[in-house]
Amino acid sequence: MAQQPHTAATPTADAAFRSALDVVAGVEPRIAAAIGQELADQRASLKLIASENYASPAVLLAMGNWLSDKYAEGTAGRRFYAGCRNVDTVETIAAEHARELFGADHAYVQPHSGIDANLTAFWAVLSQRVESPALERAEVRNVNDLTEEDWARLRHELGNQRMLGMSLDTGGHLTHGFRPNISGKMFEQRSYGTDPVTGLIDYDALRETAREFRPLIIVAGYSAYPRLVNFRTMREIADEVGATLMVDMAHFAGLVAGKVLTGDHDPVPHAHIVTTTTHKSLRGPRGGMVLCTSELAEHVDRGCPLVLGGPLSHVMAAKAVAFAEARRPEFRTYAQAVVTNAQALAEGLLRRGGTLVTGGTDNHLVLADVSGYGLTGRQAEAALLDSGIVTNRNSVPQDPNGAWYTSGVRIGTPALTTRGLGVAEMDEIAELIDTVLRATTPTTAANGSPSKANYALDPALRDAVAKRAAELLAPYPLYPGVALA
Ligand code: DSN
Repeated sequence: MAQQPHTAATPTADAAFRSALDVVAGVEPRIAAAIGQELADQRASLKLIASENYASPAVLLAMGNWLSDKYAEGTAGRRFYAGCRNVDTVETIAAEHARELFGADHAYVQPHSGIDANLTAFWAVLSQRVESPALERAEVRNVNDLTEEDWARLRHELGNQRMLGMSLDTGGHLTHGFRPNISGKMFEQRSYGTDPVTGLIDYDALRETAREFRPLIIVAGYSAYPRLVNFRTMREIADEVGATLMVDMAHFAGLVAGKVLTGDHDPVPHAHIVTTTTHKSLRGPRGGMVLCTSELAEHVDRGCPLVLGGPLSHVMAAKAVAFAEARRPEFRTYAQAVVTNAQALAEGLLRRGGTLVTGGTDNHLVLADVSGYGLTGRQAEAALLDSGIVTNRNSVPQDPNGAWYTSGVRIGTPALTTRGLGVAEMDEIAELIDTVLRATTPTTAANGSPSKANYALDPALRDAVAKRAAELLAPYPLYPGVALA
């Protein structure tokens, strides 16, 4: 496969990064060294974390400038600070690109992260529903001081505050109503899951739960589900029970932008409100965004200062650059290659006897159940990392090892596809993963049972795999002109 130009970079981009590191080193050399070390680490390992990518030099450089020095609460043309004309330009262009890219009525590009985007969306749905500011009536100063009774009172004052989201162990996200996140405090949550045999979302069960639970919001979207979601069906269910359909497309926004997910699998025409991060498959800067129908626009635009700090103008500039890149025809080629690579990786693992949740993938990620190798996800993740292969452990449905040790590893292709690797390399990566996992054994804990965390791996095999991983990456350099001290 041809190299993607933005990871091979250009002499101009390399010079810009070199200069930036020199300037930083002049003030705090340890920070310049850490930034350089991060490049060295990313150059040297197979980055298969499904939520990571490599942004282009244009995206990265758009963030490193004086736009960072400006306060700009409010929205374009309606700011609480003077002197925002350039930020207005940046935010307007970013929103225009986003609307065009996704075919949305409205785009709000200020959220700093996916969690911020989701909070903005939750409050938009609530504030559209509720006239009076219930949080003020509850005299909230610090949410940490709220008791369970306070939360119950808030829920009561705000009306129907029930959320139906995908369960964590079948691939949902913490922000979809789970206790460790504020969404689990704001909402009474009920989960939908997947069919225990096929591993696919069980829409009939979802519909039954929605009819009985009558949620205010149905959240679709995932961080570890390897298949397509039918958003038309989700919307039909939401309409039937009077719920708002919110889709968190953080993981697969790049596949939507790249027109791999279309029709029933494109959330934007079907959802009332869509949230995303901008740095995963979408390949932009670290940040978030909300897309919505025009009815919700004014509520979404209150994100800052309601739940967000001042907008990061430099990051909005980088979002605009990334969206412009994603509107180019080559981004469609990239998005398709992400899926083709994930399928090649899945086939490679299956051919070698691996077990995959749902038996394969339709998107950018593969969820491997490593219990067949006699390992926990934690052991598999660590042994692979030692061998130059970066994945992350993840629960599988009904995981007996819980969310800390887990029984799975999540493996994603957006980053390596950006770097230029293709299906032949994916098959070889499957071989490396299988080799490491077969060679890894749990050590015995003090009580005589197999440890869930510790493991043994032959150092010679580990080093041979790491060497081969580096060889696979060698034709696809990351900023080759940036020499590190
Ligand atoms: N941290 C992201 C992921 O890895 O999927 C989701 O928040």
